[in-house]
Amino acid sequence: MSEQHVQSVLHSAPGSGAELLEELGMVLYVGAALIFVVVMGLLLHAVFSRRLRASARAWVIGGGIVFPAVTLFVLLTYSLAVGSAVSALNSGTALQLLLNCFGIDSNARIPPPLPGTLRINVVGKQWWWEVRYRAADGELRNVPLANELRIPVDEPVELMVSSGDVIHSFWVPSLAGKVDMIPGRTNRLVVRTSEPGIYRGQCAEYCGGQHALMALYVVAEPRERFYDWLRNQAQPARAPTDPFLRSGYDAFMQGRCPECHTVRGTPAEGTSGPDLTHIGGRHSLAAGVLKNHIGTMAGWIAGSQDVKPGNLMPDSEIHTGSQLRALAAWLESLE
Ligand code: HEC
Ligand SMILES: [Cu+2]
Repeated sequence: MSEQHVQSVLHSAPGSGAELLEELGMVLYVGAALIFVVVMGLLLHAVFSRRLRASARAWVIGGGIVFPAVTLFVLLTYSLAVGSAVSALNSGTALQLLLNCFGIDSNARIPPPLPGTLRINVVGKQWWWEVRYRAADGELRNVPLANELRIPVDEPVELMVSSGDVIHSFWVPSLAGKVDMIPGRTNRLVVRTSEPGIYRGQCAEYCGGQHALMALYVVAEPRERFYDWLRNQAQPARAPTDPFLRSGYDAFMQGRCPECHTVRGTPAEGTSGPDLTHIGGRHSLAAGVLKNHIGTMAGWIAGSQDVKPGNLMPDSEIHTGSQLRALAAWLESLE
């Protein structure tokens, strides 16, 4: 498995928007430090030196009006340019961006995807992420997934983010800035990186009791591997062949699980919980909370309310160990 990166605003992925944001931060910190030093120097000069070289008027106009106006104008232009480069494929003009800041016509401004751009819809829910791939390629249209994103490296990928309940915020600090997920509105974010690996993200807007346990992983991999993966994700689940997995499948279908979960290719078509068609292939369970393996799977099913109190999945009504083992094994076999 490729390298897992720490979640950090100080470690931006090469070729990502986060790299530009880090640069912007550097310019602001260093610039502010320089200005601070100069101002303190002038202060000391004023206190200890008797002689005034320039007139008071020149100081007020030069240092109090012209200098801040010029500096702020340059910084505003620079940060707008960075913002537009980070958020858009084809950056808008500064004026469009300003209008957008004031919420003017921002929905109408989301341009159609460039030909060939991969588009992923991500919907924040309490407390997990619904993910839907929409590839230009006809047969891969509309692949519903959850709690994990995969992207090809060296390619811009367009994320359309929104919310199914309260306000959330999509934030993978090594890849891009934060984007709010707002009910009834779709925001757009473009991510890219040239370094394969696993990047951790986190909901960045308080969204209720388990907000802190709403994370996700973004897996960046080479184009070929990515499309193999996507083609596999588009497939329905394979029917269980051996009797043990079959009994796990039966436990799932007889319990309440299908009310809330979809496993494509089976009668389970619930939509209030994450799609489980390929749950076995994900890195984590319950939105980045548990590492995904058969032990954590059984633990989650038996006691999801202990792991993530108040989450919208009830503890299961499955009481025998053998049923639970079979159920966890069947779910883990769905890769
Ligand atoms: C009332 C609806 C509901 C029922 C019934 C339900 N779940 Fe869930 N399930 C959810 C929700 C909502 C989540 C997301 C919880 C979270 O992370 O906050 C979830 C999460 C999961 C996950 C983790 C998915 C992921 O992407 O990490 C698994 C696995 C799972 N459920 C299995 C089951 C099984 C097995 C059953 C039956 C024993 C079941 N669920 C019953 C709603 C339900
Ligand atoms: Cu959230």
